[in-house]
Amino acid sequence: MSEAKVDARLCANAIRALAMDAVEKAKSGHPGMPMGMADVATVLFQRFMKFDASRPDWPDRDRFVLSAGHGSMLLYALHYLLGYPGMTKADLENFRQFGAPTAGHPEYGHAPGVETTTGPLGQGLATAVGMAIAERLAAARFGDDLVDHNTYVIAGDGCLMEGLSHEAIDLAGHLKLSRMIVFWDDNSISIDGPTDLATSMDQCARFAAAGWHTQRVDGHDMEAVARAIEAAKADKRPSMIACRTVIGYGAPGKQGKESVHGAPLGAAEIEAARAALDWPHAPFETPEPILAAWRAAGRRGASAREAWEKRRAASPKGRAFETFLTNDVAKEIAGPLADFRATLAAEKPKIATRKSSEMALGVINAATGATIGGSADLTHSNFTITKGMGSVRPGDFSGRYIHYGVREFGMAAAMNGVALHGGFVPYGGTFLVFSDYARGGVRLSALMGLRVIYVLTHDSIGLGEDGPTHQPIEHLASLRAMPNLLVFRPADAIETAECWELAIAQEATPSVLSLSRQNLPTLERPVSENLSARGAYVLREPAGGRDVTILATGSEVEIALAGADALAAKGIKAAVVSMPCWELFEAQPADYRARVLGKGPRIGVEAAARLGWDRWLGENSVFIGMSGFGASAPAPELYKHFGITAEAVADAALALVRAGQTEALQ
Ligand SMILES: Cc1ncc(C[n+]2csc(CCOP(=O)(O)OP(=O)(O)O)c2C)c(N)n1
Ligand SMILES: [Mg+2]
Repeated sequence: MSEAKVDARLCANAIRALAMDAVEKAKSGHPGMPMGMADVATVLFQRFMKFDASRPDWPDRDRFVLSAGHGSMLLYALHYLLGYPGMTKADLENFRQFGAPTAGHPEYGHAPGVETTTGPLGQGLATAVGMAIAERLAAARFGDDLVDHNTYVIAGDGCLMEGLSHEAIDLAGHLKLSRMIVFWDDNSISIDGPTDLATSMDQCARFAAAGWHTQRVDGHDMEAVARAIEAAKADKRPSMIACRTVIGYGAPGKQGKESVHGAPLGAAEIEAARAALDWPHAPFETPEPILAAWRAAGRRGASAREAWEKRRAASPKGRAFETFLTNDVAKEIAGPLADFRATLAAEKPKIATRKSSEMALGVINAATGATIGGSADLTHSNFTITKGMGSVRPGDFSGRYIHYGVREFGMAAAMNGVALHGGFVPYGGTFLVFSDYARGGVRLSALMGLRVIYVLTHDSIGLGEDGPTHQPIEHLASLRAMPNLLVFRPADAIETAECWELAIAQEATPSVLSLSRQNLPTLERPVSENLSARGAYVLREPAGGRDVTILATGSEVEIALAGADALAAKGIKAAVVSMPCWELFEAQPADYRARVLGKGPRIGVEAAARLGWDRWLGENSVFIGMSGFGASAPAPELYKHFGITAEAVADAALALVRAGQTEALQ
């Protein structure tokens, strides 16, 4: 039987059967969405997607993002049927089991072809916007003959109810990301029941208002879906295709109901579905002609891929494109940054670390083309743009600076998409306090292990007059609580340059740079090595042993040093430790940590919440920081009011040392 003759409906039913069988075997999962969207996915993958299943890393492949990540079996079934490496029938049988690539929700890095982790609704859509931006940025540099692909997304009602979707579609519409095509699984069902319990949004009108091309189709009419994709590709705007579907299509007793969203169908319903779909085959069995048709679809793009390889080999930009994808960015910037640190040590500027960051970025952005900057409408507060970057504009992607608009979460998710797309190192700014808005995206940067750099300025009450709404308190603690995230809080211009160097060197870890609004002096210290690399280091060691150790980060290192001066005047020997990155310090050998922390009593100084500090302070200690919200006033007054001063440090140290002496006498 020739492959072409297999009815596409049978191919779609193969997805439905695998989805219901895998969920049934795992005793958990979401059969409804894959069964409902099987027809759309079949049309997309068999007739439109540009890909070669044997080469999931082909740089010019179309990207596919399953934003409705709970429908993971749709993706896994597709990958198995299409013949992607690393997705076997046994993997489907092991759906949701420990160590299997078929995790509950699609996890980036677990199986080839999973373009991004999805599951937190709305983020796939917003991440895809970043991928579509990266596609245009790369095309602007290397030409459409090397970079010219589409970004397809399946989003559910949930994705579109999330506020993040607004940020994403607004940005995509504005930038005219015409190669982005979103299928909305318009099934009118989410977990609680019919979507009219919670929304009456006219989604097509909403997308249209954001500058999108929109269409409505019956998502089970394959020819209508195909025509819609053709029209979407032809249009110059990003496209949304509202696909009217029946959730759980094919399960006669449950389709169209919320009960099919996220639970196994059960043996009786599966039997009924097999009968209704005329699918008499055993669980996980796909009849040979149908599997062959799918495998042929998996190879359909091989010739396009080979033609692309030839184009790259012949292109004058081919080699540059290769280098772009595999570049060692850390190496590119290391030399210029070392020179820059030496200059700083000589000039000793007294500037805010946000300003130091801008200066470091000036060096970095001149040394590498990989960095893509941006800010959520705080460019001139975050100091994230440097000379000659050029703004990304609708239809013009020759620049490398993105005005993300007032969309912190959208920015974070888009940066993930830019990083996932390959080659680029995205960084983006906002105020530290608004990291809360971006947090869901930061979490996926960390979970996926992406080199994304968050430039978070105005990092304490030191921002002053804007007051408590803008003054971060618990944010450092909450960011430090996140696995696989480096939180840098540099104390001066030199540390800021060091922290930038370290952040860029992390290929599988995102970073936060917590930066001051207020000016800070340059510390006296050697610059021959990157001292921040150990996370914490002794900035001042008193002669003749320590009575007390003062630990501080960022803007409070200056206060710690002044406290130590005051103590010296009283004959107390205080060491000062700068701790620009707790996570890197935690990773040091125990003896180094012990040496830095010292044996005596300790004081911790940070204009933020105490949570986490006890890890470094131990019992015999005092923490000087914030225990409530800040206030609106000039910064020096606030530091005084909240008792974060050199005198407070000296008094606390004195009390600790005296208590120790008294104890020793008893
Ligand atoms: C941010 C976020 N909130 C909540 C959930 C839990 N959740 C998973 S699926 C879902 C409902 C999604 O509805 P819809 O997109 O219509 O999917 P369908 O039921 O049609 O498959 C919810 C609330 C989630 N995954 N992410
Ligand atoms: Mg739904």
